[in-house]
Amino acid sequence: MKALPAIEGNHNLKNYEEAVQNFDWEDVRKTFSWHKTGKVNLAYEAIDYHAENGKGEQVALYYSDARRDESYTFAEMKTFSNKAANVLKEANVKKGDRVFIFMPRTPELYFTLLGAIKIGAIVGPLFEAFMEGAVRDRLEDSGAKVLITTPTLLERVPFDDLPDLETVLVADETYEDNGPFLQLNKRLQAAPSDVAIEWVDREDGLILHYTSGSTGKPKGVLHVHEAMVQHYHTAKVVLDLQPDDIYWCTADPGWVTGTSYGIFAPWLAGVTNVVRGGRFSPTDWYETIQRYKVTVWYSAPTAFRMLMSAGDELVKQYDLSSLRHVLSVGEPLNPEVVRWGVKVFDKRIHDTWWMTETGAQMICNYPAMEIRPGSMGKPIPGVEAAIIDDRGNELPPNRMGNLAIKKGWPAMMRAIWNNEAKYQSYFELDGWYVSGDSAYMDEDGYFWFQGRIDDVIMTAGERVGPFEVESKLVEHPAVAEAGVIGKPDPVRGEIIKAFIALRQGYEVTDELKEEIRQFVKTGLAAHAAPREMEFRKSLPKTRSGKIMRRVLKAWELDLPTGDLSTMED
Ligand code: 6R9
Repeated sequence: MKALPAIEGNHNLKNYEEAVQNFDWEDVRKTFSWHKTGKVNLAYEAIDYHAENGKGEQVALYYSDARRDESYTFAEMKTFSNKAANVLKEANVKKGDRVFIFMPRTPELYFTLLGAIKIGAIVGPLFEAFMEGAVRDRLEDSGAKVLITTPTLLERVPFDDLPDLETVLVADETYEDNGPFLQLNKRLQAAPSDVAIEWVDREDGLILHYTSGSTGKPKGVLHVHEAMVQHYHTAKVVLDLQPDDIYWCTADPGWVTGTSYGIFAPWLAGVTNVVRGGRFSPTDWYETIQRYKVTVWYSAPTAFRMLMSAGDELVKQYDLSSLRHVLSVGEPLNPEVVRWGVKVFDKRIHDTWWMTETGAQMICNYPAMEIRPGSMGKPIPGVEAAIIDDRGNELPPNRMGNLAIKKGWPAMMRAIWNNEAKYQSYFELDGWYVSGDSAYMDEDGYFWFQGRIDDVIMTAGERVGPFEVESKLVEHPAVAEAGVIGKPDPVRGEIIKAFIALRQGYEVTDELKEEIRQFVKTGLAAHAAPREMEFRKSLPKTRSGKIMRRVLKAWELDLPTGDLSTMED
């Protein structure tokens, strides 16, 4: 697909090359009042600062789901997060204690998360879909002292097995206190609306996000308050947030995007933030954009693909003309999806690359930059990325290797909770953080994702990135989703096997299989065409929408599937 030229307009980042040249993180740090005091609190900078500096009456949060429809100004967010802080103090929460939040998106999630941060606690958001084992692992490992949840989810909390867990706050207006299980709502109402902020050091703990790898238990990635420097910087240069924007990030706070970009970045930038509760539904989503006149929209390829399969006719029933800037994260953004975005929204979807471990956006497409569909873009000013070999040598353009980042950016994780050895393993190549992704960089400095290191397929001597094959497959009109793995083969090393979910209205036939194979053969490369195909109703995905190739591989090879706690139900 052809490159798409830069978008004209008054963007925060006007000239990428120039910004990179002149960049200094110290200048960003000076934005915050803590530059003078040395002490900091992210929740103060995100909420109270704006409430006290002319934005008290501006809406900070628009919240809606099937039952609730509410909005809160920055002044109200300050009050309610103060109240939540006081409720947590009553529950004996002290600086550094872990407060976990296991509930669906509701305003109370945002109040308590900010309230916990205000008193110096480390917050741990958990996906509402976690089952008991996943909840136990995370609460046990983190030693959480307080948990905030709902009556339904409480059934999955093995309280008696968790010696560190002292108090459970239950968000439900009719819940009756029962020993350590206390109703949250009435306490929020009764709590004082002022609280003394706990001023912490930049390096003090902020948030723990558990992510699962291919082996072992999920690991707790710890971020600190200093991360706000990068949240703020990327809110400006990548999200391109302007004071009047209405911003919507569709991610749940159980995933790092839902906190870094669903909470911290927009509010640090003092922008109105939209939260839509409930499950994904194309009509609800389009309605949300239309109703709030969303201007900046951050979502994920899976969601875009699901919107795509809901059809273009549906889009036409809504007025989405408020949209100015659309972004994506979480998995490769297929050129096909970019093309669709241009067609139906008249917007190019801007891909961004980062990870739970990096804490904030790292490699991105900017409005004022030419987009090369399929590429993740270029490193943000202040971040140095490279492709390196397994010994840490930088590779020249167009060579596939490890995507690595020069150590030391503000939002970098500071620990793997209880696992120093695991933390150190990220930095085994001197001076580099090795991401575990493989990629290449073209002559012009654009980065192109190829796969997770262990996903790269070697077939008959050819290296094949599964993403390229998957991207091609989903361009076929019959294919809704595709996951591609290397299947061991005595002759070719590996052959390419595709797991495919068909769109509605298509049936598996030999003709269709052959047609799909030819489609990849002619559209991509002969060696990239799947020799084997298996059709399923749907594919295993993480809740953030990534197709879990390792699960496909485990099915294929009859191996244990490993940790499935991040898998969608
Ligand atoms: C923020 C987030 C991280 C992994 C990462 C990579 C994949 C993320 C991507 C992408 C291709 C992009 N990933 N963004 N792959 N293009 N733009 O997603 O964090 O859940 O920790 O996942 O996601 O493989 O290593 P996390």
